[in-house]
Amino acid sequence: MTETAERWTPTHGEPYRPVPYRPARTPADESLARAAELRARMGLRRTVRQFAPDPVPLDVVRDAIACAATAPSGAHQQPWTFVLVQDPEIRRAIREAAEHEERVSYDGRLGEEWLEALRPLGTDEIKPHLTDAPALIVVFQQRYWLGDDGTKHKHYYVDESVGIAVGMLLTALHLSGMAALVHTPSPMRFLREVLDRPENEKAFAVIPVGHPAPDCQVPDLVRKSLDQVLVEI
Ligand code: IYR
Repeated sequence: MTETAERWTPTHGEPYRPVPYRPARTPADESLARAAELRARMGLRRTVRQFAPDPVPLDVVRDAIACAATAPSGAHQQPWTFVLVQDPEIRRAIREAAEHEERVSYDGRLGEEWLEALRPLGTDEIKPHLTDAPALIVVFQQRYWLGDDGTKHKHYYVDESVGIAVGMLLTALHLSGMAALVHTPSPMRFLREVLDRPENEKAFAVIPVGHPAPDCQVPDLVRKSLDQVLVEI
């Protein structure tokens, strides 16, 4: 399947109609070179919490969302909606509601164990990135879809599908030279209201996108080494 001008509509109940797939084989030396380069470039990705106010080319963000939307999904139901928010009023409303929830969380809802886990990251309830970053991508999961007659149809593996899509979004943004942050205010119900999304959609994450502020700082993190995460049998 390639991207076409044809619009997708639910394929529920349709028969299996396979088409040939014959991508050109990548020679091993070329694969090795690309893999090493990607590994090095992905190693430079950092979660950014202080953004410069400078605009970003919106077509870069749109292309990154289009990349994310190529993710595999349960029953190919593509259960995601990406809302790109630039409107300063709406971002202010999102920040206000998010900081309200975060204040309750950091004031005790998270519990001591969770706060200790977060301490090395330096996070707190103040979320300037929600208004400082030039763009926000709010990702929604579509928990179900509605047939023409209004019947609800379940989507499958929604958490997994949307998680994979967000991983691909972060990869595309980083490789396009953008900085981002996965912010998960909890609870996130307010996002459906603020962004006027339908009832079948549930907010998954808010992703500010932009360039790091000139004085941006990040925690001094160490990633697990390959031998700590890879088991070969
Ligand atoms: N949602 C809160 C708390 C938080 C939780 C985890 I797990 C993090 O990795 C980071 C933050 C916040 O955004 O501050």
